[in-house]
Amino acid sequence: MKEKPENFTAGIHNDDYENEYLQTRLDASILVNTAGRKTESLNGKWSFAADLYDTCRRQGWFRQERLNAEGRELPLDFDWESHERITVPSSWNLQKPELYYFEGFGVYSRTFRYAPRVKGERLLLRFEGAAYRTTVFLNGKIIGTHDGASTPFNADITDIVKEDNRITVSVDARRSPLRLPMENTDWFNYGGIYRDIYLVRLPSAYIKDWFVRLSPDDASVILADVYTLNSDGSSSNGKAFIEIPELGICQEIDVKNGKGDARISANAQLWNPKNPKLYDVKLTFNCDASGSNAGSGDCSGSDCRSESNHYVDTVSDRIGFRTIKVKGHEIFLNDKKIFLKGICVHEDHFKLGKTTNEEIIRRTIRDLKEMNGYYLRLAHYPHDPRFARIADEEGVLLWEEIPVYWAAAFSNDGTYADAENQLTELILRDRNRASVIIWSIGNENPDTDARFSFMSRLAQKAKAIDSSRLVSAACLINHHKLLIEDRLEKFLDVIGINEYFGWYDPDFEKLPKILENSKPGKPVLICEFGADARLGQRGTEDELWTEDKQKKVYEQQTETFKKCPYIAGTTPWILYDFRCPRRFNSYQEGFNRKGLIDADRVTRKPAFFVMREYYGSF
Ligand code: GCB
Repeated sequence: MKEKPENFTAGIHNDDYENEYLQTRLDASILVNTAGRKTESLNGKWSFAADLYDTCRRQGWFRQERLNAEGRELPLDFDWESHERITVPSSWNLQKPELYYFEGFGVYSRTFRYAPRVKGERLLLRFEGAAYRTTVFLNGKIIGTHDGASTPFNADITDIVKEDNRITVSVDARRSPLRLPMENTDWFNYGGIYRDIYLVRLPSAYIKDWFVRLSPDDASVILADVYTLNSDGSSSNGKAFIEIPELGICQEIDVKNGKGDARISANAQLWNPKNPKLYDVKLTFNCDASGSNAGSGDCSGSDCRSESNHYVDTVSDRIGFRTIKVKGHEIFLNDKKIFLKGICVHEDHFKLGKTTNEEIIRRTIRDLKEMNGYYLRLAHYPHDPRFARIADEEGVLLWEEIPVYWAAAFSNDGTYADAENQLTELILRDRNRASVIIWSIGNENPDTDARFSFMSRLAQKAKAIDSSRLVSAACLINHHKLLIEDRLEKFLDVIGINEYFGWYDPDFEKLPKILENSKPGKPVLICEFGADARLGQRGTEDELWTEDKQKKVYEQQTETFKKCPYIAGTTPWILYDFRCPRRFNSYQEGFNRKGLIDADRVTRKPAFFVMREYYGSF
């Protein structure tokens, strides 16, 4: 048998074409922290085609020329100029009625011009989120592929970029049992490049990442880690300087083999919901040890860095300092006991899908505060990076989560690698945010051996990257033994549980029994409880889908929580109704109606006020 028949045409007779695109992974190992850097946006109108058969990648559209070597025109199956235009960023499903349910491949393309400003400058291409598998091409070359719908990724395109450039992006939004999010979710997975995309210029030796926080053991010490890189990918040596002018800090950090760290004595005002104090922090790296100030430790000038060559890199951020700890079954923020008064929220928006903006985020926080809350569970995937930044400013505490949800493929090595990569990308993106206090490694996964191994490895990974925060997961209750019981507890700082007594299980009396039977040695967060109510649907408090039934469930739940000593916080499911393609009855009509506010994000249901009263009462 011939390996390859003589009349083989790679573009249409080869189904193994994808491997070529998976050789270069745009993953967490190459992620650069872009906070505080000047960016050049590639948002705006792009040409777009719904590419049902993945023809862009099968036929290699990105490398095809209109004319052959003899200058004769070829019959190409695509034409960037006449493709329709689409807004980037956007969830493509809400851009056109015919794309409302579309979950296939989409091909985007646009041109951009580039001229280097400084000798030796590097150019980084950055995506904040594209769902799900994204393959990037520039000027006829494959840049690489990223997996994961809600975490950032970047690529250094310096060696390929020219004066006039064409960037093409193929986004595969298909659900699959092996992916995360997986095939079956209780929300709609919007597709496309739905978060910002931009360019960043870097000097030839630069700060790849930095992590600044209060020492978990000593609130008078700030810890700073710096990671640097040379343009050829080798690690660099030199001096970094961290400055926090308001605290009178300007400290030199030795960087060897691309890494430096410092313990800095400081008397910072501690960040908390009532006083979300942020400090301007500046970090400079000078890889040339002979530079004018480098190595001298002299920080007395207004700017302790060398201007003498292009190897100087400076980044900045606004950072809050606080500690978060657990003792027994209590949570302590800055050594003060705190009850986490919160609610869950999806990104889903009736006009924009998973695309968001500052106004929407600030309004969400206003709604939370109106409910007397200061804590949000950002379910079930990493939300837009602006969320944690605004939460820092607004004094809101956050639980951030990766989409290891329900029946993830726990026995599959590729799925684990994907989960670990998404977790790493999320933590690297947000670990300088004071608002984020909990990394959640998943939601409602039955306690099997495969899941135990998968999730315990993830919990350890989260701790290894960031030991200054709590690790949790939303676990299931043992419904047979009526007990909070999950082997994963051993690896969690805080046990999250989802329970729907009064709704999926109408026997509400089981909840007090479970809480009484259980003796968790750790704080328990009720990560979810709730009931569906169609806005305006009234009836008796025993009638499903009514506002009255929802209100009753909330009254029963909150009364029960008051009596339980180890509950350290609650996040009912959920702030707003959201689109959900599994929900078809006449009250749902494609939406999950457990919101305390309608999908219009304005109209409150009576249960909203039950939560407001509960949170206002202590
Ligand atoms: C859950 C899930 C959440 C669902 C919710 C529901 O336990 O974690 O994603 O949307 O229940 O409404 O059933």
